[in-house]
Amino acid sequence: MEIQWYPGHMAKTAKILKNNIKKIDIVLELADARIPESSRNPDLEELIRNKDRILVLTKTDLADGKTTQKWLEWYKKKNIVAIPVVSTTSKGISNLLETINNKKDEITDNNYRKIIKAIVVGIPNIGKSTLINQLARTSKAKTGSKPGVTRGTQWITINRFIRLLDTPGILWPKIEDKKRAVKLAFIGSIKDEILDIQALAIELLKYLRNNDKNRLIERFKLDCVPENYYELLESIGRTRGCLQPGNRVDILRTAGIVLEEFRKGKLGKISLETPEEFDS
Ligand SMILES: Nc1nc2c(ncn2[C@@H]2O[C@H](COP(=O)(O)OP(=O)(O)OP(=O)(O)O)[C@@H](O)[C@H]2O)c(=O)[nH]1
Ligand SMILES: [Mg+2]
Repeated sequence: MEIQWYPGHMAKTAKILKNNIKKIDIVLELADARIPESSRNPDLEELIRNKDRILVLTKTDLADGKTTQKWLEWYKKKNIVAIPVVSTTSKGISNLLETINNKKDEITDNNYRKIIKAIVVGIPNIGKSTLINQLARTSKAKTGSKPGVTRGTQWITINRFIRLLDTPGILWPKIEDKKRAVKLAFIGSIKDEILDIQALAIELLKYLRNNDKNRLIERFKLDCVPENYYELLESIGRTRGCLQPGNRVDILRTAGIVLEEFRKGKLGKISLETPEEFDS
């Protein structure tokens, strides 16, 4: 599966970032707790290299808790400040605010300024706008379950001392690493319209079958897990009543259900990568 996705508004964001980065005091870089390293954009590295940075692990409610703990230890060893949050609730939010505040004290010591400017960056659909709303206790930033919701930049006042810039998600022009592209598609950062949904659902089923077969059996009420993945998708379609005239399974709709249930956490708390895979 070759995935190439870089619409105009993403190129615009990269430019806005480049132009504004000098005015920014802190970068909040968001990474999805289920794929922390695969969801970090290597292109951002160049842009934000010399900035004070906080890595925010989003959607920890959807990730395996033990694996998230391992990631936090891994980042600590690398001297990267990483804060886990659930932006749809307030979990981790006060910890994040406190961390920003501590940075503020460091920054304002040398250069007295009352308001600290932070930018929120990360790939599409990772939860940037939701996090900003949670921090500001508003719903000023538009959010949505599909990638590409935020189209322009917007300053949002968090409190008397902090202002945050919301940005549209940026995905790098070409994701060469196939495994990585597939993980980004699993979590919904790439528009489904440009993906082969059936192939993607089969990739996800492969992962689940190899890592947590019982979860598959329980969730989809299967008698057995067929060897052939197309047949597996068909069995799931049958138990879910995804049928077309002639009693044939609607494979595309079934594939959509499998992906959606994973994205909503209905298949359980599943992390798709561990730090060990990134220690070379
Ligand atoms: N389960 C869960 N869902 C979350 C969390 N944070 C955000 N979401 C959901 O993820 C989806 C994307 O959130 P947004 O805040 O719009 O993401 P974004 O990064 O601003 O996306 P773009 O503007 O498209 O780049 C929404 O459906 C949110 O409700 C979280 O911590 N847990
Ligand atoms: Mg947004």
